[in-house]
Amino acid sequence: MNITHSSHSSTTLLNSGVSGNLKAIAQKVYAGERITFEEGVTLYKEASLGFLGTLANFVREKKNNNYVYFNHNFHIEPTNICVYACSFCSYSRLIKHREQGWELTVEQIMAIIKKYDEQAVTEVHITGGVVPKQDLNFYTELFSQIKKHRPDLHIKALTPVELHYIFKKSKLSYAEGLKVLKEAGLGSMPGGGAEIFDKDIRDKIAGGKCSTEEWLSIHEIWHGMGCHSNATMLYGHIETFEHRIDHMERLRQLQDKTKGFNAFIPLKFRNKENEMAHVPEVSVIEDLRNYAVARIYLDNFQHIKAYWAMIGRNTAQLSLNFGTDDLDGTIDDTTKIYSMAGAEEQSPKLSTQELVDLIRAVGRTPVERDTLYNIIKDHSTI
Ligand code: V47
Ligand code: SF4
Repeated sequence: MNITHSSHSSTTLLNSGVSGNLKAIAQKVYAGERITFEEGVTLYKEASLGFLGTLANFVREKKNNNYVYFNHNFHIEPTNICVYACSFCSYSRLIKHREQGWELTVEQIMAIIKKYDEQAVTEVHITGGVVPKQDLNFYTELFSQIKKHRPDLHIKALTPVELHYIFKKSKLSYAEGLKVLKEAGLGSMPGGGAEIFDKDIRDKIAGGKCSTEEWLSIHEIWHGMGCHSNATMLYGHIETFEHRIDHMERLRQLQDKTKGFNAFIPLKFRNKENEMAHVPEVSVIEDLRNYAVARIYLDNFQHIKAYWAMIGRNTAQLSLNFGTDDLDGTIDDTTKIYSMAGAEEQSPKLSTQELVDLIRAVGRTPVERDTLYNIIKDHSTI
């Protein structure tokens, strides 16, 4: 379906009583021009929810029409034991408490993969803690076995946090290590481990794991190999609006260079049972504002994903009018990262029909995609 951008919303915004600063930003966005760092911060600090929604929706419909994408996927978390101790993480158990966690073998993971043999899933998302045993050999063996068993299943796996550790242990450069994993069957990289790129905040909440420069470098090399990935931002904890824009600015610059990112995924900090439990969670209004600013700022990202398992299906639905165009997938109750952190969705699982209904309920057009956003089924006419 093709949406015609009526001049109605733009004239409404430009004629409303907004400040000169905001009017200038709106004019730029309507003209397809990029906004600056300072303008991004101004949006966070000064724009009303209605202003942000109208502007973000303009960008969203220009880029993705009325479509909302989803896929058929499931997650595998090979371990929740971790050599790191990020203070926001409710999921991991330190290696010294490994008896409280799980550490799956290749055989155990293959048994999970085989459970989906009769199901129309297109993607397996594999990520978790970082442990010495799950090294390069482990993942090479795992990916090869998955591909041998089910060649058409897209493996979206491992973040730079895991990759940096694994490659260092194998004494391989990022390029060498990524080549090995690509040959074994790695299809794309999920967006995790980005957290917040500002060094002070990163050191406070995720000290010891791969640095911002290392995170960006692994994605850059991966993109240089003709492959794709996602990018996340953990927001709503101790960061400022400036830190959020700084994070997006670094992603925007890398995307200008490589064009390898598929989607940007804001991840709301959830505060249950972690070391940052004293930090209150931000409101749903802030979630919507953040999605909208991301949509406006990241002009070279095609997709903004509302990860419903983290934000809850109701907010995810609302966000479809604040810049987002992707809801992730069916998930099939296979991830614990967010349920353990206190998300609304304690057993995240949606059928195709439920996803289609959620999307239709807000007047959007559901489209099933694969990991790389090739359309599998357009539900507009069905
Ligand atoms: O990097 C961990 C986040 C991420 C908490 O690429 C938390 O399609 C909020 O990256 N509160 C991993 N966030 C998940 C991830 C992801 C999820 C869905 C889709 C994709 C994709 C990627 O989860 C971590 C961290 O930023 N996280 N704990 C927490 N308490
Ligand atoms: Fe480990 Fe990832 Fe949790 Fe940090 S967020 S402690 S790296 S599992």
